[in-house]
Amino acid sequence: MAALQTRFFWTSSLVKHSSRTTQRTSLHCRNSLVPHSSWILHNRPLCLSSGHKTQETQPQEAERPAKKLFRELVSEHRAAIAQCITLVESTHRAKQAQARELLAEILAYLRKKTTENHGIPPSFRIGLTGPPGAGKSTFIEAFGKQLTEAGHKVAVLAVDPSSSYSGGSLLGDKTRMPELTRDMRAYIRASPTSGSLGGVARNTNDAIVVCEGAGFDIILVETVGVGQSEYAVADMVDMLLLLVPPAGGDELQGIKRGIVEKVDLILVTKADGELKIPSRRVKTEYTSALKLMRKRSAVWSPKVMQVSAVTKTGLTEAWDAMSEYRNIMVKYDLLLPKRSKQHRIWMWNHIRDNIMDIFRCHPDIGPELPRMEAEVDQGRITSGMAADILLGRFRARMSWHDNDL
Ligand SMILES: Nc1nc2c(ncn2[C@@H]2O[C@H](COP(=O)(O)OP(=O)(O)OP(=O)(O)O)[C@@H](O)[C@H]2O)c(=O)[nH]1
Ligand SMILES: [Mg+2]
Repeated sequence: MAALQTRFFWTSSLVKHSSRTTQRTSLHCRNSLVPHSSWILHNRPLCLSSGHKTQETQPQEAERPAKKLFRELVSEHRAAIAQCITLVESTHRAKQAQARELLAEILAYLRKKTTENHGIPPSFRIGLTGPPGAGKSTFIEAFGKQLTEAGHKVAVLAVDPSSSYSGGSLLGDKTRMPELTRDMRAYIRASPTSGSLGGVARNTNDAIVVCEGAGFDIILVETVGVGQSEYAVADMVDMLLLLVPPAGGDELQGIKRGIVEKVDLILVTKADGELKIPSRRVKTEYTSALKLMRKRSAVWSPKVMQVSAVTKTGLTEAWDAMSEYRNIMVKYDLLLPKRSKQHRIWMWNHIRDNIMDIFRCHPDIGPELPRMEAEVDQGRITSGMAADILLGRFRARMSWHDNDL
């Protein structure tokens, strides 16, 4: 298995946050992100539903838990990884301030490492998507184990917006990765989620940064290929893998064409026993399908390969293809621009999500929404007119805020 060099990467610095920390005193909106959003708009917390300014407190200089956590994380204290990820996932305002401080420290640390290593990122981020039951977790278990045995440090992060409804299927995934769970060179995080894709994605992006800070050189992000989560993952990783099971008919049709257009490598799973022949057939089908698609990159053509996590066949070849992809991306200076573009996409995604929440929770808007939607449904008013009315009210309220501040 080709050894992967240690890489460093550059990422834009965080905007310095205010020295004041804040605490939420009331929460009128359904979504806990709303007070955070009002911070973005007004640079001080304000509950839009009540107009009450929230209480502000001075940070406790003596504690500085973020600095302590950061030191422990980069010293590779295992317990610090989980603590850091829990912190960046927190929706508690005081904790969010600590999380910003922590992430700023990690990003500065990673920038320094990047500079020292000629601008090459320290980790390789690989996304794995595919239909439920495709064999993603089993593949990660076998593949991850092979990587740790070759000296890599492997972090596995799970993105599953459906887990809050299904009771957390990914939490069960840890039991599908028993060896990797016990491996001290691996870290598996199966985060229970808020149910909103924006929240999931934000947490996962920040968790990736934490894992990089902790020295993991390979970060595997698993997502179930349902809903929008696989598209979200495509914008978080350096390379996207699609895992498809060797079953025909309906299951294959369940894989969206859109995601096939985005993948860099397709792995047909379960290429063993009776499934070996169907697996070869599926490989041929995907190879033909890819040929018909528009070429996305001048330097990389997606490949289709067969793997079996049970017999451990094809794993080395799959890793060689991944390494080849990464080397090409580095060689043509495409990796950092890809990450920069992703960071920008996520910044705007978060802003969009938060502003939508502020809008929906606005006291002049929220109660009106069902009626307006009904009017639009019944054709009494056009969608454009309805939007103009609601946005007009929203803008009026916003300018009232500006005068008030
Ligand atoms: N024969 C064979 N079976 C496999 C292989 N990999 C996975 N399986 C089986 O396929 C089933 C699903 O595997 P998982 O790894 O849980 O699939 P997944 O894609 O992670 O599933 P979700 O997380 O639920 O989307 C399990 O019963 C596995 O034992 C393989 O290489 N060969
Ligand atoms: Mg799984």
